[in-house]
Amino acid sequence: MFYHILYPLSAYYSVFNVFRYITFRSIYALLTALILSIILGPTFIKWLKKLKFGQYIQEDVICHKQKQGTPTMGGLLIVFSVLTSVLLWADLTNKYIWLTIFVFIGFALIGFWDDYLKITKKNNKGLSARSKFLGQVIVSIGAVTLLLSWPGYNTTLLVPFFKHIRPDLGYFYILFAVIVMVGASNGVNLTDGLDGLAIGPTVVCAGCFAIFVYVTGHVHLAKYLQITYLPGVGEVTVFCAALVGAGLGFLWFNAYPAEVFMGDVGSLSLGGTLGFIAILCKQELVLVIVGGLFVIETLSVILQVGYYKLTKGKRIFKMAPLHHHFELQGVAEPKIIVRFWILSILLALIALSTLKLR
Ligand code: 57M
Repeated sequence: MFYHILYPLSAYYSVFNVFRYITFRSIYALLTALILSIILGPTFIKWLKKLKFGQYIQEDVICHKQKQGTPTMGGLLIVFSVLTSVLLWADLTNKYIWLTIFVFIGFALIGFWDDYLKITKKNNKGLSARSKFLGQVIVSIGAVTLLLSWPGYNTTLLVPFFKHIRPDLGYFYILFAVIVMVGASNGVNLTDGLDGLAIGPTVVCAGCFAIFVYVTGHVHLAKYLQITYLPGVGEVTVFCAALVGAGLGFLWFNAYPAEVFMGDVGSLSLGGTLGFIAILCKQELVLVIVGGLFVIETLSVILQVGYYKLTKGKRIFKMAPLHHHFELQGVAEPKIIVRFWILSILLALIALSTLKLR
């Protein structure tokens, strides 16, 4: 909105020229989302408590009973802050911004419905795994097929570190892209089991992809770095920056000991959108590095379940996902969280290095 109202004024006052720049608008999108979520946080948490949107904690080996009743669905605060900030700072004629908003809202609605059922039924039974999966697949197929009909997009895959290897996946690309989006969405969801554990790495990923989308949409930088140049994609930097801001604002309240959890409305929307942004800037495989922490958590579940079934009851980890394994080893919750954050920063730096190592 500011772009449309204030930039035209540059014809009279050159100072308004600054609203043209993606970098300037991204910084303020980050700050707007951050300040909005921090200011609205306390009222929002009170409101969730009033509605009795508290987390049901199941009795099990992991002792989280002290967290019983912590308000959940804090993801709504993230969604609201991101959308408000993007509507204020982005170029609203940009189609990539709208498609990203579509994915974000689409996944958020699935998560919202799941959370709502869990809370209102009080037995923690939300949407069935099948309905959730179906919803995620429908949103992903819709977004990817539309994207593939736009100029500059095709079914080839860029391979990090190897600039000449670009396999064409043909129709399989759609399947692949859906796996990326649904996988990312579920990866963030599985990771969301300790205070701040999912939102920290999400902020790091969004920051990293802010750089990727910016260079992808910048004609000179894309050429210099030998990556695909996609005009218009750079505007999505504003969205990524808003995600970073809203994520940090949410972390303010979700940091140990958490005053609120994000719920599926947060985890599914954040993961699905990160997956989509990776597809948007043709860095699908780099997502495996940037979001390596989510991949490790998901792999720990796959290995655990597979091994458990194969051996009829034996386990590789004390408990999956991996963070529960460390909890059961007696490592303090804040220590696990901060160590996982450090790992995610390390992975993001390795991912960024793929821009130069090719
Ligand atoms: C989400 N949800 C948290 C909160 C959050 C296949 C299996 C591995 C699935 C997995 C599972 O259900 N994962 C989905 C996990 C829950 O958090 C809520 O859910 C939202 C995210 N969807 O926003 O609303 C609990 O996590 C804790 N939490 C925090 N701080 C936060 O900021 O402390 C969440 C956010 C909250 C709170 O306690 O209630 C969850 O863990 O339930 N299942 C599991 O993760 C279970 N693992 C398991 O069964 N492992 C077996 C299998 C693989 C064979 C094994 O290893 O033997 C664990 N879940 C729980 N306890 N609750 C087992 C231990």
